Amino acid sequence: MKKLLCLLLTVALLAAAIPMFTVSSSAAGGTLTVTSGGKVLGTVDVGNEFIYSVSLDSAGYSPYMCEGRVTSNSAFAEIVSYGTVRSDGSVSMDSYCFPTRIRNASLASNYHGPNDEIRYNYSKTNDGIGVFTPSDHYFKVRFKAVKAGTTEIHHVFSLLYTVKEGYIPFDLITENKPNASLNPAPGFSDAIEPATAYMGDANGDYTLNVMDATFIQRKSAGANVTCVQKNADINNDGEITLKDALLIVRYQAGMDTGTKVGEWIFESEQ
Ligand SMILES: [Ca+2]
Ligand SMILES: [Ca+2]
Repeated sequence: MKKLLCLLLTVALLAAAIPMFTVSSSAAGGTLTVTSGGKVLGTVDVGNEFIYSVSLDSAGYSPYMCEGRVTSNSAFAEIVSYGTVRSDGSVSMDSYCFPTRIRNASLASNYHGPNDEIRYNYSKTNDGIGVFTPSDHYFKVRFKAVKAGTTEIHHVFSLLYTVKEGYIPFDLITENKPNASLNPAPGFSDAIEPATAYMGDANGDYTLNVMDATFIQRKSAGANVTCVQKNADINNDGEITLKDALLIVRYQAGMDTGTKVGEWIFESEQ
């Protein structure tokens, strides 16, 4: 409670000390254009997070073991997450890939290196040996746009073993393009989805800190500031009030708020 009071006092002092300021919706400056296989998937404000998703339909092949890797230029788009990293360091891809057939997935050793890379692999066993369907290979990676410019996402997806033929490695996808030499050719599609909100980021600069609580406090006191409504109305009561500012303070103090403050919101996951 003492910590909370200190934070509240900090908010009050900041409110008194900070002059009027204005913040655009992309305060970090500029946009990042994301491309794949030479085609533009879309643009994202610098600072915003986005999901890159892939679906593959390689009907005609009988997979037993597969592997893939996704890379991008980390100077422009940093990998935030994929799946769920458990406390023991292992990775569950349940929420980011088809759930029942994943056998294991691992982060490559250069995950944080200059060539940010995710490696993943899985096998199908007695719960679903057969040909691929679109839902069999559906993969998502969350990125954050960190610099204005253009970045290309690279995705290679290989079949290592098939049920019938054994070890016959070949790429179903290379550089985000289906392998045209295969018959039937695999179907492939990919897309990006920028986050539509970052709960608590009242001033819309894609960071969440005490400034946002101050911003809401100033707004609720009648100051002429423009809050990002979808970010600032944390308790979802239709108004931007001190209750919302307090939720940011509680969140920053590590307290449970029972809200989505601090979370990035993607429409497809609501
Ligand atoms: Ca902010
Ligand atoms: Ca509210």
